[in-house]
Amino acid sequence: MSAVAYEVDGETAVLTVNYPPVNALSAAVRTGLGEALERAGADSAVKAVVILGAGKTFIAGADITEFGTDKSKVKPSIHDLQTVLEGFPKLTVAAIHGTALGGGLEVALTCHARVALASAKVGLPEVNLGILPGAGGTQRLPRLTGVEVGIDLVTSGKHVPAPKALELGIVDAIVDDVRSGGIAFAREALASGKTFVPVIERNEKITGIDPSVFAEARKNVGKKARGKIAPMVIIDCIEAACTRPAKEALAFESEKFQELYASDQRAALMHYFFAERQARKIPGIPADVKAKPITSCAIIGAGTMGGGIAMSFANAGIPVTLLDLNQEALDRGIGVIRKNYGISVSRGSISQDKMDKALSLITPTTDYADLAQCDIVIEAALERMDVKKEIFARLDALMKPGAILATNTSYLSIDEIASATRRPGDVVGCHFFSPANVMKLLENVRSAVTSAETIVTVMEMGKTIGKVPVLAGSTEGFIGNRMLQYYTGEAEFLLEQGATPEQIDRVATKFGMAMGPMSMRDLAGMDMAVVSRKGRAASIPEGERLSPIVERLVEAGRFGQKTNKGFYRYEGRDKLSDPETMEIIEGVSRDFGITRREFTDEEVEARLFAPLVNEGAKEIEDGTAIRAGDIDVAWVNGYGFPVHRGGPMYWGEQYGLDKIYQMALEAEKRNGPRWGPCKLLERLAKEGKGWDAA
Ligand code: 3H9
Repeated sequence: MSAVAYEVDGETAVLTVNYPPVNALSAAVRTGLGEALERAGADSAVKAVVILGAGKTFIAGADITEFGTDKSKVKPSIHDLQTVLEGFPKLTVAAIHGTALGGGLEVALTCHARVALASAKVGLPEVNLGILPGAGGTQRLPRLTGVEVGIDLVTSGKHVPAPKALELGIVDAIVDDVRSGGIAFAREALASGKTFVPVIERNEKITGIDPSVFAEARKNVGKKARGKIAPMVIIDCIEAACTRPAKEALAFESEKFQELYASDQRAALMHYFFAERQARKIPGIPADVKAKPITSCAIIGAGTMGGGIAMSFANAGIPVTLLDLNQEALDRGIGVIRKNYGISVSRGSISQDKMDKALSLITPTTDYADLAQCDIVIEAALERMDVKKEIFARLDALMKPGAILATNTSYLSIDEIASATRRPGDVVGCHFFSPANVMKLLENVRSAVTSAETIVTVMEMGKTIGKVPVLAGSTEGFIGNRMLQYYTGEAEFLLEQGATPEQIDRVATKFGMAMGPMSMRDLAGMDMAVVSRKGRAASIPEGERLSPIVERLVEAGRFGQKTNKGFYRYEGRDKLSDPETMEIIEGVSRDFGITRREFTDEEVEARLFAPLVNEGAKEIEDGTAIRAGDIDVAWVNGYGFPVHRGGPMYWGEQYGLDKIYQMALEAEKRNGPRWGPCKLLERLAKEGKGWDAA
């Protein structure tokens, strides 16, 4: 059966792409479209062609599972199809529902017109895969939207809702039904004799553009790109659209597409794309186990974390009951939520209407009884086992049967918390990251007895509320925080041995981290680190130590940004080096008899990131992480790890697991037994294999 169904309705041929899951432009779809267009062209009774998608979406892009395979070479290519469409002697209309993305939108842009359901979205998200829309996207989209909007859309990969796309000229009409709406649009156009200039020939919006537009765009996009190359190359292509003849600029785009396609960043970003989707698949859970519906949510604790979690649910349209112990704490919490929404409204990222709607979904209460009928309760109270156990015993007595009892703990044992209830299968960790309304990671944590249904439900729920869910096992610190201590720990040992805070932060941000480890400590507050390190002291084996630099900074009143001094000194928004910090660090070096020396940036980079990979390997070995890709997804979304490096485990594999193994042996000698390699890393290093063989 063809991947493209062909039917004729009156004078219109309807071409329905039917290639689940997302109607990607696979070899089968391209072949089907090529044949169908030939048929429509040859049929004298056909005056117009409507192209639409079956199932939940229009065409979501080139088929990325076929990239680099022989199938990607099967003719017609996307470009061949576009040439046919752009010169097609009969009217062609793309009728869009779901999403028209990447190559899907690019094909639509070579049709004479585009109509869409109001719920549809369009966009060119190739940048997220480290490539650019190489089927004319950088050339045609700005011809409709104008250059500045075009640069914004293509460098960000944003999905544009259809009503906005109509305003921007990307689509020509909003319809109620793709099939009948598309046919009606074609009929009316034919009846009125309306003609459509091919998008590639519309030059009004790309003519006479001041070169400063591109200079400004390079400056702004460069700041956000954090080392990604594709966004800058996209600007080059859009500039070419404005300065060169169309044919030449299209050829330039193709050449740049090939260059990006061959890049390491493309490989890393595609690894990440599939890792994020794979992370939702949990081995061993039978396919017939379905998620329970989550139509209401209760949150215990209206502090920063509880408030952020409440916003995440309200944003997804799910009613939230927010509990705190007294009215004052509750009022404060609601006040912060209101303020956060207000900031978003003033920045224009949400409408006042959306803010009002979200706020109306959050019901504050001080009465536990109000939580009883909710589908899930998420506890975000004090991070103390005795407090958590007391709350869970209470929830066990209170919540309706089948409700999910979740805790937002960041390191406590889910098994122990669950033991305070008579329904441990319903108990799970839902670890959000601060600020919870912004950060994408949801680290769901299962105990040994969390039920399959509970796991499936919280994974599905994560997606519903716009998070990226990953499943972890309940070892201390789970996937992310368990690794973090080795990253920050090694950064502090590097300071003792001769590196400076400035060098370490510079290397980390150049690598692409959102923030360097020293600046991160200053932001989070060093006093918090001291408390959490005291809490973890019991897990540090005999003969092993943590660097006391953080404690000494706190003793000197250097708590971080909140006291205007930590690793750095802060004057207003300026972050300055401070000789006093270096005196403290050098004092620690002296006390431990360490001779300070210079480090190259390469050494610092390897020393910072290798311990992450080593601990990640241990997590795979002991089952805390299901697979290496899950760790990558956690670190990209929860810890600011640069997505164009694919995540720490992917980075480690590229760097060489044999080298990571050797570095772990050295770290063990330097820092103690917990830093040594595990059996899994040893085996992979010796066999020269990657994580696939784990
Ligand atoms: C491109 O077009 C290059 C051009 O410029 C041409 C140059 C010459 N291909 O995300 P989901 C799979 S580059 C193949 O969970 P959702 C996905 O792996 C492309 N497969 O669903 C998953 O498989 P599985 C530009 C694809 O409803 C399943 O579909 N386009 C593709 O949350 C469901 O995916 C993009 O970058 C694909 N293009 O979201 C769009 N896309 O079930 C990328 C998805 O086995 N895709 N799959 O795990 C998306 O953004 C989302 O998938 C979409 C649906 C919004 C479409």
